[in-house]
Amino acid sequence: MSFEPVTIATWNFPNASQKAGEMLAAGASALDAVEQGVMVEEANLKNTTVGKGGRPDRDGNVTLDACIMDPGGNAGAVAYLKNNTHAVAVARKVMEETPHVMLVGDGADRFAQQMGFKKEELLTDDSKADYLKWLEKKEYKPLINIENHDTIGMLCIDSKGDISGACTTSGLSYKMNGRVGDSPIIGSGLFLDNEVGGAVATGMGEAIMKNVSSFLVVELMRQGKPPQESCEIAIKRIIAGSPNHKDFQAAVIAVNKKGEVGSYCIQEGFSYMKYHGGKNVNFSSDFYL
Ligand code: SD4
Repeated sequence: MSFEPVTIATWNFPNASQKAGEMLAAGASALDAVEQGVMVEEANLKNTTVGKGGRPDRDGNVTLDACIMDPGGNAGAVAYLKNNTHAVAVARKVMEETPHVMLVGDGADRFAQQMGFKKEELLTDDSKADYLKWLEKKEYKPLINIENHDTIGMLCIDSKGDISGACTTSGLSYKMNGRVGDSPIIGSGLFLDNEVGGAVATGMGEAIMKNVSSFLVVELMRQGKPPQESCEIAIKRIIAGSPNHKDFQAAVIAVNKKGEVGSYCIQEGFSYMKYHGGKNVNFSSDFYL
């Protein structure tokens, strides 16, 4: 039985969803499509929150977090990766070539080089100039929405109906050195079950991690709830536990096994891409506030 493939991705990254959608239409697996799709943004120097050109931590280091899951429930992740643009590809190697799920820091960088990834400098002239400007005041204020420039989380369903997902980021700009967010944490930034569906999250990683939001969305869909309602319950769970929820953004998007999609967030301004049947469309998400 052939399934009409679906790709969804956080924020307004049309080139990434187009890449994945076209690959799926040509018969690629969900795993290959999701990896190649998010790699488009990792390589995009204008995107200051993913891959090369991402904003550094407050000590000037660009550190990347990413994870990937395949339809078999296998998972790979890296955190605090400093010398490779394609964190998601390193995460896939962790999944496929090691007995582990997650590698961090120097070990992750060494592993990437052993796997043949070339060592790169991730701080670009532009992100360095922004950082030097930030140093003048050293104000740490995560921006609520940075439309078009944010973490990319993507879910793909291929023509066999199999689901894969990925999430990749440079994390919050000017975070503390060593800080890791939700994006590489299986269950927080990404979770999927090939029998049920998948979810990815973006926004304030600390809130998403404390609520294991992507796992929650998938478990709600497992209980039979539609993706939209599942996303709403998960975001309202974050809101209920966060008296300061007016000050940050958190968003989840989800797709179930039938290809139905949901999206919900705290603040207005979040959108997501959907590629389906040759159409690549950006949708505004429903929001709480
Ligand atoms: C993090 N969730 O590191 C990421 C950042 C993000 O929209 O998604 N920003 O907390």
